[in-house]
Amino acid sequence: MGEKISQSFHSCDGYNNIKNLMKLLSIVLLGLTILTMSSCNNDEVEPIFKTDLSEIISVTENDLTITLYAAEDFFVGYNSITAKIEDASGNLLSGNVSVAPIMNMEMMTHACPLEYPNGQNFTNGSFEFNSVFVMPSGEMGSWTLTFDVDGMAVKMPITVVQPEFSKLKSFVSEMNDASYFVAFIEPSAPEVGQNDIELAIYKKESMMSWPAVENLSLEIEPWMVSMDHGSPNNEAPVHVDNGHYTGKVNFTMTGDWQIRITVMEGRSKHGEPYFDLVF
Ligand SMILES: [Cu+2]
Repeated sequence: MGEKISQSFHSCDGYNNIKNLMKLLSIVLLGLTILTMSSCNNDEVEPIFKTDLSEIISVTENDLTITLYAAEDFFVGYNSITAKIEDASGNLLSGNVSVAPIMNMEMMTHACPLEYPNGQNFTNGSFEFNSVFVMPSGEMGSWTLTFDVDGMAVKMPITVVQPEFSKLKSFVSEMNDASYFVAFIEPSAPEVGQNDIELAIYKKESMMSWPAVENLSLEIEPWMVSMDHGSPNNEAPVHVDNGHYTGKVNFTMTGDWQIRITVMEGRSKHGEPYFDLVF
């Protein structure tokens, strides 16, 4: 290997020189890594937490440290959250966990929809959950996430903000007077052309019960408000799993779009929420 490098350093080709410099650098780095690894006898391997996520909050209680990571600050809508769960010495734990998101308001407390995409058992300190916060923090009330890790509780005060363009719409059903909540998950980065659309729909059965609704049929119509036209080649979202509906939405140009949704059950209409987006 060393021979090859010294050989090719004689090359006059700039591109090759850069390539070889990179090669040399990576060998030096590899050497350093091996040195570091052998110089400490930590046999635990840190799990690779998704690097595109930011740390949102970390709380230590009952000898447990829980750190939450997400793509952005918690917002009203569908939040994908990764938790790192450690003991007081920083050892990554395995076990069973439950999460209770609760909003304390002056006259009442309420929960919100919650998903455990990989179940409630976790290993190597890594645990994922999705929480659909239904209101922003503020004068109306405050949110707490309470974790129960194998009988040990960690209570975490969190802040939930209202995004500029709403990613959660609620409506009262014309069919049964119940409140339904529609979370806008995709497209998170809309582009001209056909985009995947993903919505998740929940019913507020009580302050504490927010089940996913799986038996709906949806129609969508993207509408460009300023120019008063729609678009062809959309595909109505259909139920996939756990209250999630996926389809296709087609934008023929950039600008201000409204995604108008008709939520049906059989032949009856529940409601017509819509989402605004500008790109
Ligand atoms: Cu509230």
